[in-house]
Amino acid sequence: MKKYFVLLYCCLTVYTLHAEDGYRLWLRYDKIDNSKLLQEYRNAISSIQFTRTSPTLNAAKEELLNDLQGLLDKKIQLQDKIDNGIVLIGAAADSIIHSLISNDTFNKIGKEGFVIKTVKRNEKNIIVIAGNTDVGALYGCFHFLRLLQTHQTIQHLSIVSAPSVQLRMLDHWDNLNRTVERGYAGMSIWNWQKLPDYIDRRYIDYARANASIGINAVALNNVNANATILTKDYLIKVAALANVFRPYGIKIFLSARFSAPIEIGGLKTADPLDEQVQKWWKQKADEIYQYIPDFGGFLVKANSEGQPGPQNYNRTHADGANMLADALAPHNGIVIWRAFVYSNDTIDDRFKQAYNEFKPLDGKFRKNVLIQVKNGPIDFQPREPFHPLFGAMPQTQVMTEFQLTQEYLGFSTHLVFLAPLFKECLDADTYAKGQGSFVSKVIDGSLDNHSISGMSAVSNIGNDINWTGHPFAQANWYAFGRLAWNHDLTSAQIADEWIRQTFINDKRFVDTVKTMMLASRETTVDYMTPLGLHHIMGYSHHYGPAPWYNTATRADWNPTYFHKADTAGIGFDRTATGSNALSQYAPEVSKKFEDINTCDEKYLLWFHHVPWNFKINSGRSLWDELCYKYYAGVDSVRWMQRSWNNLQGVIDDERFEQVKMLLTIQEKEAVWWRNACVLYFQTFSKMPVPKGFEQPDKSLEYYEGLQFPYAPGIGGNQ
Ligand code: GCV
Repeated sequence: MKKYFVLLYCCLTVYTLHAEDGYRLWLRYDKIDNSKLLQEYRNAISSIQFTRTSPTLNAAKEELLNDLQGLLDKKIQLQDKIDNGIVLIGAAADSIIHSLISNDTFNKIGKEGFVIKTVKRNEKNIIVIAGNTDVGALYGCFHFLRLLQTHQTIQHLSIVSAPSVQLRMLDHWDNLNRTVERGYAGMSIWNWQKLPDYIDRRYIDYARANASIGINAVALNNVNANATILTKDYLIKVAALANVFRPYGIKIFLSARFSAPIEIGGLKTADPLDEQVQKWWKQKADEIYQYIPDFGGFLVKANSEGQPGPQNYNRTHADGANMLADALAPHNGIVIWRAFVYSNDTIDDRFKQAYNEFKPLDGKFRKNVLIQVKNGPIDFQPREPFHPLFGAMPQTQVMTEFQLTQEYLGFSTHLVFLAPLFKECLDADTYAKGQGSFVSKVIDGSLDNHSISGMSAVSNIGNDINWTGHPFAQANWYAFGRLAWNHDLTSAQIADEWIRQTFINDKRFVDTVKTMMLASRETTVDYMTPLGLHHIMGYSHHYGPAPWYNTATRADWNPTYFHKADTAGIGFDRTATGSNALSQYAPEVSKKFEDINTCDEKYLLWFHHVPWNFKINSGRSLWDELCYKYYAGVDSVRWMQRSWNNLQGVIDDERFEQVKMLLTIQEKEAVWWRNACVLYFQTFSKMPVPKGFEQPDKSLEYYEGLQFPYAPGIGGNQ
């Protein structure tokens, strides 16, 4: 009996040690499984030395001690003298660092960049990891660990790296009751009830994960904001999180409800030109900085989808943003003001509304205001053209907002690697100042010489054990951070790094999974919204297809508004004969889209109402091509399934099985999308599904009748 318990205990211990529940993200640091490399690393790294202590360097120390020990499977010592095989960590101002790394190098890396360099001192080989600041050094440590985890050589290191943009930010749409708007990975990780006294280990691991990819700002609460977060009780809780995040270089932002002066301040108005209101915000800002001296600032959704804002008082977005900016300015705080606005009263194409609202305000915002613009003009669709505001506001700092949570891309059950989507936007040429005026240059500030710059993304994180619901959704969090740090990285590089760190370095595994990941976004576009279709998902919950839906209170919440299918054809004419949204782009851009015969087919139905029998490049009619794409999307999911199944046994069973089950759901839902859309659009085209394709096995009525009263992600601003 005793023996049995010992055996059980051993099994459990082994199981716990190797539980592959995904919690460790890409921060795994298991023993290097390549003996040659392991030897190289062991030879190069004997111990570590820190020039000083500081909260940030202490965090780096703990990280390196634990992780190197895991990777090298040997005890790593802390040293206080220079010896062979030392990894030396510090900042430019430390004399020893200064003696080893040139000023020139430090001049290249700004406040947060880092250098990793192999140097010789007194015949001893040492590796220096340094920044101008301690946070820079911390980022350098994480990069060094990444080199080891991805099996790079560490001989003759000479890496100099600085971030592309200053503010690299995650926006949580987390409500105070812990529901998450558009969240598909459980409840909010912020346990407001237990804060400030109980510090969940997750907060620290969250900070580590963010720091490892350079994310340096987080907005904790939903942009559909509840003013309660600005009350003293909550600020104390926020301060406790800020204390956890500070050593990791992360600043906290809060979504501010514009009507807070009324709701928690007892004022009768929130008019930004009212002196009492201005005073209230100044005092609120002063109070916040007492609790959180490095508070980042406010994120604001105003006059959008029912949120209060300056227009309630006939003031402009600039009036509203500037009032908050003035309150924050004495503390160096900033306002991130969202351009996601479309009016209840305007009947103009929703595509055009943000531009119409904001373009005339260019130059009217304070220097500490950033305008946050979604990657595309509608709303995080599987594919959108870049937002016409990029490049259109040269006197205003504009930042991107991407969405990691897959509101329109299959929630947390579809494997969709989003780096290609992010890159498509960043690499788009706005022609604002001639050829080469890429969105990336607009947002990194280089096109118009702005002093602040940023990229943000709506988080996909919840309290699911693996953080993001789908093991592969972690890759989107990772990809965003890496691109915000370096927007020149390719999607393939990012996927490669992520796979090696999150799973293994096995070549067959890496190659197969990378190919799947890189194809996955286009696959999803194909089975959801091919050829430029957009916004044809289920009403309100946004789950699954509902191109037939036409009874929303607002016209532009109806899929029928966006696809405009009729017996003549399908698509939204946004050329001069239609809404003329194209005129919001530079002429070189609109030229690419305005001619139905030359328009990039990926965007065809974004800009044209196309006859069903219109011949497109493949030689097929539009109808046949639409079917072809929908079927190709499903085929690709099946190909992903086969590719994944071939990898059984190469990685742990737990994650293998999880992904396998999720791919089964993805296949089912891809078929659902395909069948529902093809059957519905067929009622207009009156053409058959081409020969050779499997015919839908259910009727259109069946799909139209599906109801999802409990679909996840509908939070409400609690
Ligand atoms: C936070 C879309 C989403 C909303 C979200 C909004 C926004 O409309 O469906 O849930 O609200 O975008 O970005 O503000």
